[in-house]
Amino acid sequence: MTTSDPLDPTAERTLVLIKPDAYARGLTGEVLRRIEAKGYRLVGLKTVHASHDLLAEHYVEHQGQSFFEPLLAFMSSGPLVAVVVGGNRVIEGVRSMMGATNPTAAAPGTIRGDLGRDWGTAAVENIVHGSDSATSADREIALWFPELVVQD
Ligand code: IDP
Ligand code: MG
Repeated sequence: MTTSDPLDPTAERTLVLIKPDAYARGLTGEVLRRIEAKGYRLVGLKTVHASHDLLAEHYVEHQGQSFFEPLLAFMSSGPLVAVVVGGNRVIEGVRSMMGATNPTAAAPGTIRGDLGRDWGTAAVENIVHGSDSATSADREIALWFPELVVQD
């Protein structure tokens, strides 16, 4: 098996969350389409109505920020689609495809720039999450997809 096999556990992987705003607006397919059209592969995928506890762990780096509880309320407001995406340099590639955190500022052509806008909410609703580093990706994949983690 080589690393060109997307199911090879040694291939680079990232965690993508298609957030509840995108799910509710019927944009899940459009986000997945862009990721696949770019050439990355879908390694694992599930629809989840995430708990407060799971989200608090996922966003632990933001604990103490004023938007922390609104963010958890937004992210648990409805189903989201969690995806493990694989491919060489996929962590950096997905971050680039996502665009800036603020969807008003996100460049046209990016997922957030094309599909997101400011709705005036306490938590920024911006369509998609992607892991920001290899360390984050490993931690987040273990949290959302423990079944995909290979023990060594
Ligand atoms: P990222 O998703 O682009 O990596 P982070 O700074 O890690 O951005 O923030 C996590 C999420 O928290 C964002 O995607 C957004 O939904 C929300 N968020 C970030 N900053 C703010 C803010 O200043 N006010 C409200 N919500 C925010
Ligand atoms: Mg982040």
